[in-house]
Amino acid sequence: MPKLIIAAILAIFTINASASEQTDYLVQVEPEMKLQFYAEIMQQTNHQAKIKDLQFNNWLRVQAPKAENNSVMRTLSLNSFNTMSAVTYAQKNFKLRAFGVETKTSDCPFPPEWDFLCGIFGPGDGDDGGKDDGDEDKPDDGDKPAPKKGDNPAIPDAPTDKEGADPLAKNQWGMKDIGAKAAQESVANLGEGKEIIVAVIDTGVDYTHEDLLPNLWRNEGEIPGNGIDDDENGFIDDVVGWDFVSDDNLPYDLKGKSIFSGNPGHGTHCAGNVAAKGNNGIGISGVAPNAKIMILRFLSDEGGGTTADAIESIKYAVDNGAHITSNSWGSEGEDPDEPEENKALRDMIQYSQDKGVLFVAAAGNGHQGKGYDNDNDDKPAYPASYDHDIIMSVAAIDVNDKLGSFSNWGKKGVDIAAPGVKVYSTVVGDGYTDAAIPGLATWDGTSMAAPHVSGAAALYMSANPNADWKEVKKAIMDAAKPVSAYKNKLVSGGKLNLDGMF
Ligand SMILES: [Ca+2]
Ligand SMILES: [Ca+2]
Ligand SMILES: [Ca+2]
Repeated sequence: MPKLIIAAILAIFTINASASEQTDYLVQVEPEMKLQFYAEIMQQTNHQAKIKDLQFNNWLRVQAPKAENNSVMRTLSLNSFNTMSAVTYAQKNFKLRAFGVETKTSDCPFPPEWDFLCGIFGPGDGDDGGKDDGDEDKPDDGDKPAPKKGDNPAIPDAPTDKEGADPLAKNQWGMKDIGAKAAQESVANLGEGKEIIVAVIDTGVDYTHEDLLPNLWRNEGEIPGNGIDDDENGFIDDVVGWDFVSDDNLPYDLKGKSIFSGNPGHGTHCAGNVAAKGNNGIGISGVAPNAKIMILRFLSDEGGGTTADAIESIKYAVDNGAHITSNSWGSEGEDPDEPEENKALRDMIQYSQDKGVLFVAAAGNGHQGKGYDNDNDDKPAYPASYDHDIIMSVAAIDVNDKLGSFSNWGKKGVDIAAPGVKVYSTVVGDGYTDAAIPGLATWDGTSMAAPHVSGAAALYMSANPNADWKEVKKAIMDAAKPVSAYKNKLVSGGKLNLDGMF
């Protein structure tokens, strides 16, 4: 009997799953035929389609339920789009994912029959298809309630400046490795420097974190909490960035998930190494201790997101003053043939290049993929492998200059290596990496390496306010410290090294 019951329950779930299945496409249309396209799609889907104008090169996101038997509607497909005269290009809304995992210190400590417990407490598989879990109200760590969707921005003001050594900086082996301290001192001696904005495009950032709060980008043109888009950039009350997953102004990390889900807050971890406030007597320091962090959330708590939300995030960064975007995500592990056709993402990176916003990309973690090896020149990982010059793609190394076993590399397509194994950083809930708590141990990933390069670029730009992205990239590449093992694996043949840059 129990088996029958289980079978019945499974059957119900299967029916529900197919009933709620959605198609999700990105479609570029002739601008003067947009209305006609809307009408045709609504007619084909019996008005069930959801169409969102991405406000970029006439790209539209088209979502619709799959047609059921005997339905008057039809299921949308690439074929159906390609037969429409309004359509210039149609593609899937490809899924993208974060490139970091908890440093593996031991196997599951439970007996085999309890392995599933490790599934709960260990690192997530990062593949939830970019869906938001919709549960915005759960506390994130028991100390502080996560911000509620719909609240006025619950973002504290920047605290007044404090001074003093960062007590936890000693845990950041990577900062020592790249020579961050001396470089930061040289830059400080030059004077105030230019304020550089780095957009961390990720799972969001804990914007209440004590060591990130002083360095959050603030949208000066926006009056918070008045329900008005004061700066008319298309986003209401966007004070520190935007959440493209939930479509609101609270790009908080781990909005609906506990930190015990095995995720320290991927974006919060990345942000710490870019620009945790340096020399403020608190926590750690990013490579760029005074750069400003713009928070753009397009990956959900499990690390999955879609191309549509990614391109909206990049566009926001470019249009709202970011000098650099830090991108610890990509197409890793998806069908290697498909992402090449991700024209929408390529178009957006071209836009970033046209506007001169440096695009730092994690090279990807090959071992998580499906049949990938780690050579990006052979099996590209996108966007790191696109050939736009504006991209700096970054491999991950450990404290002994060894490439992380997971790290992708590529003589033609991966530019430089940076610390990305056992990386210490800020975590959600106003905390820091903590080896004793599952999910909060140090993290591995090209995700962790890329923020070091983003920070280095920001530091360089602050000291060289007139340098364009080409000069910044050249400065970083020229200063790379050669490591013989990388000679045939990386464009620069070396690792990030700030010594020669200032
Ligand atoms: Ca606004
Ligand atoms: Ca406002
Ligand atoms: Ca600090």
